Amino acid sequence: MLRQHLSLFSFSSSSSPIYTALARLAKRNSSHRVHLASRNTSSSSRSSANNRPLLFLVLFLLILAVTAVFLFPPAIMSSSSSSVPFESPRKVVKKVLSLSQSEGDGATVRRSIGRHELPNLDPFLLLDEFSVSKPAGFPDHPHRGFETVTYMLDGAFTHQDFSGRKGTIRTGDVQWMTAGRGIVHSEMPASDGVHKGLQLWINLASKDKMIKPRYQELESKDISQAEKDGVAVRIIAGEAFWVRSPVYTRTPTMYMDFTMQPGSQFHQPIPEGWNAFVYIIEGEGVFGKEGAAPASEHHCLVLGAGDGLIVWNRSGAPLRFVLAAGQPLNETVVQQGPFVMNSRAQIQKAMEDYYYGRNGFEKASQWSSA
Ligand code: FJE
Ligand code: FE
Repeated sequence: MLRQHLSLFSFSSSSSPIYTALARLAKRNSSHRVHLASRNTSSSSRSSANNRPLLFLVLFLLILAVTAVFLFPPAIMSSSSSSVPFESPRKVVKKVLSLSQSEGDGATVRRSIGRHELPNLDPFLLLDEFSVSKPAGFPDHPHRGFETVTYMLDGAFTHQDFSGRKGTIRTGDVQWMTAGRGIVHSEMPASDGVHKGLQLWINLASKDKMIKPRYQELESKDISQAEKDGVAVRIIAGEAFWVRSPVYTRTPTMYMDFTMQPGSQFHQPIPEGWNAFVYIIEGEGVFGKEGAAPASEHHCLVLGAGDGLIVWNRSGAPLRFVLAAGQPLNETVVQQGPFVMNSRAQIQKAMEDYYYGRNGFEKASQWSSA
């Protein structure tokens, strides 16, 4: 199921006119074949020689068609579709500026998803762009019912949790933490200086909320990358350009970091029915449709329905943004700070479990990161 969804992602080349035409042709071929086969079986009592000239004619036409596609791709393209690579490109339906606010202990975050104008975007609960220097940080706090994905843009953060786990993620690294039934941890700058990154919270389906906690850590060097025509992508989750991230997404999710050079353009398929957004880290770009006003850094763009996104960088500087999309859970979300459940009663239970050290929070009472 997951694989099926994620294999839909691919880099721009797979949706180029020639691929589209070939795919259509292959589809047509296979339906022809089925048709012929059923004809043959149904008329098997008659002489099959009757069908032979027809078969040769069809084969001849097929070979002609395949040759034509290779020789004149633009002609095929213009006859079958316009220059738009998708049937229904996604447009920006909402644009939210992420203003700075304080969080944790003296830390500053720019919150986009999770703020008043955009309370959540199923399955996404929160997106913070953080910029933190010592002694500020996010000291000991619990989580239950969702996943946190921390992507370092610049600097290093040290995390420590109540089961004795400790580690540091640096520029370009990702920590994909599935809190499940419970994790208590601290997230603090690893050294002096300013440390920047993104933290995305992804909800878990009700059936997964109480699973065993799990970490997936990707070092920068292990993150798959692809580059084409002035567009570079780092694939945090999902698949692009036939390259797939090793991250297992319990809630089906794609998450990619794009850098587009001035003058470049590209298109990325996004599964229909998934909720999707862009968060601009640096520079400015045109998203969704050619005539749209450019959007600049610290803006979150919610994408409407459709099967893919087209982006243009018409500025004189590089454009960097993340694109994330996820299959909506369509379940009731009840959030109380770091606990995200499906009902008030489950939130009450989470707070009691944390307080009394039960159901996943057993190690909470004796632990402190200091
Ligand atoms: C949290 C307050 C918090 N955004 N971005 C309340 F600050 C946090 C929290 C974070 C956080 C951590 C990092 Cl490393 C980056 C963040 C909020 O830890 F979870 C709750 N509930
Ligand atoms: Fe946390």
